[in-house]
Amino acid sequence: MDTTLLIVKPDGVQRGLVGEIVGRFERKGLHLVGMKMMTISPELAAEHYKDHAEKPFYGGLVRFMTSSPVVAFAVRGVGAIGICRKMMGATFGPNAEPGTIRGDYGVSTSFNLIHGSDSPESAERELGLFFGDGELQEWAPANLGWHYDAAEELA
Ligand code: D4T
Repeated sequence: MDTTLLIVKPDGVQRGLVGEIVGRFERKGLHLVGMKMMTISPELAAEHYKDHAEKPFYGGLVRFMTSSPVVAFAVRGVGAIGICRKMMGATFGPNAEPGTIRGDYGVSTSFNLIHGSDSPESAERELGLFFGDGELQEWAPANLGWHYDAAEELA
């Protein structure tokens, strides 16, 4: 199983969409293994987005991400990283397909509601930035055998 980092960004929290967004991942069949509300420090934003440090939008991105609280959460499932990226949709709402989070809830080309790790390497790095030792819960839903064909998919 993969574990991935998701963040309801400041616009999602301010607009009261935390439950709606987190609920989509739960209903899909991924299970929560960590969650925290926090205000991202400029240092954490810089580390998280270090690959974008040279981009023209970097300053605005760090200002946005540190402007108001976020909800960082981690979900787990087979193929969870790719599933979550599909559920998020294209980077900005106007281009994101209906049915995706950004496609259903966003119209901005600056604010985009949610972050999700884009590879196993990013997920490992980003989970380590947002969650400390022991903060992710090692558990599985009791009905996991009804989410997956255990004999084949969890082998
Ligand atoms: P994240 O990383 O937040 O899950 O978004 P994406 O994976 O969909 O998009 P990205 O890495 O290309 O961009 C990271 C972050 O920068 C913001 N951004 C991006 C921006 O403000 N202006 C831009 O032109 C682009 C391309 C939005 C997401």
